[in-house]
Amino acid sequence: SEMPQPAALATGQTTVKKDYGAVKKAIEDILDVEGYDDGSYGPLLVRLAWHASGTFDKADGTGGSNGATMRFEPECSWGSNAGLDKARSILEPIKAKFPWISYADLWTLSGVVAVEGMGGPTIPWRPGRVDKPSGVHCPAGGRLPDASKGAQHIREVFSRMGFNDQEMVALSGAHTLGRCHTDRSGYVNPWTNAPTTFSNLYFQDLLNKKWTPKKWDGPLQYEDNTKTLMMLPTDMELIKDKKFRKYVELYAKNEEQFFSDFASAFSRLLELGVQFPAATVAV
Ligand code: CCH
Repeated sequence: SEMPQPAALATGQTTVKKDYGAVKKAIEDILDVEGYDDGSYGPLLVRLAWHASGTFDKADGTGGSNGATMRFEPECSWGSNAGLDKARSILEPIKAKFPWISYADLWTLSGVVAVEGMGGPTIPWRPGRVDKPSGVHCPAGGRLPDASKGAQHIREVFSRMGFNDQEMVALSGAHTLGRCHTDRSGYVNPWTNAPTTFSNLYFQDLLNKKWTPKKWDGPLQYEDNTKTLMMLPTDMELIKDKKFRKYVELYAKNEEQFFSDFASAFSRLLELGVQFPAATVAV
């Protein structure tokens, strides 16, 4: 008799081909939406992929994108995940259309498709994440970065995942996308004037604009002289800390290098803690 094919799923009478290209296309189709933020769900989906993955602890292998535990309490209600319920719910129709894909694969693939769809680099991605059944598998809280803190905190959080200084700066370049929302994080405004285009503008703005503390009732954040753009305290650390600043300068000058380093680091972030079956082919 025929051996079961790894890329196929038996469902009663028929065999469904796992067509990840079709899922990618379905994600591309929901990215642009008038009336939501700056006209795209892309930045929100990148944040979903990152927060699903950024809980990883290399010391014990817990956390990470595998399991898609953000569906469950307590992780879905962490303050750091505020707003990501929206990201998860816009993906539900795609999950319904392609029920064979795991949530964990769908969320990470969405981040990849969003970066690519907003003009960013191609991100190597492969399937193989398996959803866990309940919230007992949620990682410990407090693992995602706190925007009010300094360079030491950034290094603690990202080295726990296994990243070095250069990779921390490259990954932070994702803040070229999207914006802060007072009802989610307490912060406000976008980092750049092109928040739905993946580029190295964030690094250029960090270096070339004058950033001063915003005078308001909210948490400490920085604003440019137009008062329309923002930087978080953690963003400012990337130019205050000499070792980080070196890479900000590199990426501000060399967008190609940023794209290539971001693609490698983001791809690795989305795979932390995932055990792929042998010979899984990238799509
Ligand atoms: Fe981030 N991020 N991030 N971030 N982030 C926020 C929004 C986005 C921190 C804090 C915040 C990464 C690293 C960090 C995105 C991608 C990445 C917000 C506003 C805060 C606060 C949330 C809101 O109010 O909606 C901190 C702190 C760090 C590290 O120290 C990394 C790494 C990535 C991806 C690789 C994206 C994209 C957004 C925009 C989301 C949106 O809805 O527009």
